[in-house]
Amino acid sequence: MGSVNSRDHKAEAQVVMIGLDSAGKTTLLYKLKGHQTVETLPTVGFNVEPLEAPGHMSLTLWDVGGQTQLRASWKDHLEGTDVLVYVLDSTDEARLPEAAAELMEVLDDPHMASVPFLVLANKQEAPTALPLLEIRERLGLERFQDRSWELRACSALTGAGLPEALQSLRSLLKSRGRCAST
Ligand SMILES: Nc1nc2c(ncn2[C@@H]2O[C@H](COP(=O)(O)OP(=O)(O)O)[C@@H](O)[C@H]2O)c(=O)[nH]1
Ligand SMILES: [Mg+2]
Repeated sequence: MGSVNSRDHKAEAQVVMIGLDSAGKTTLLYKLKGHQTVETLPTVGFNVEPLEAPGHMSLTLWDVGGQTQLRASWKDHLEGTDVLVYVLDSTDEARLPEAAAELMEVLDDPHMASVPFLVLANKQEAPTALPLLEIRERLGLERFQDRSWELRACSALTGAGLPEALQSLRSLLKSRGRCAST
C-alpha cells in the first residue's frame, strides 16, 4: 500500500491531446504550463511539451494538429499512449457530430483498446457553451461502460476547471499504474 517506491512510478506518462482544429488544444497546453494566454496559430504538425503537474506527475503532452488533412497522422501518435485527452469546443454545436465521430474513430483504434480517456469540454465560460450533460449525451459516452473515462468542463481561456481536469488525469493515470502515489 503506502510502501510503493514512488520513483518506480515516476516514468513519464504519455498523454496525447487531440481534438478538432480550434477546439483550444494549444491554448490549453500553454495554460497548463502556466503561461499567459497566448495568441495561437493553427498548429501545423504538432507541439510536444513536457508538463510537471501536482502529485509528482510528469507528462508529455502531444498537441496534434486537428485540421482534416492532419487527422490521418493522429494514429501515428497513439502507440504508447497512457491517457488520451480529447478537447472539444463546447460552443461549436455545428461540428459536435464531427467531433463525436472523430473521437469514436480514435477510441476504436486497436492501440487505444485499453487506454483511458478524458474529454475536456472546453470554452465553458462562453455564454453559448452547451451544458456538460448534453455533451455527454451527444458524444454517446455512456456506451463506454467497460473502460475508464471522465468528462470535465473547462475554460483554457480563464483556467476554470483545469485543476479538476488534472485531478481526473491523475486518477486515470493511476488506473494505468502510471502515476506516483502522493
Ligand atoms: N472563449 C474561449 N475561447 C477559447 C478557449 N480556448 C481556446 N479558445 C480560442 O479558440 C481559438 C482556437 O484555439 P487553439 O488553442 O489555437 O485551438 P487548437 O486548434 O485546438 O490548438 C483561439 O482563438 C483561442 O483563443 C476557451 O476556453 N474559451
Ligand atoms: Mg493548436
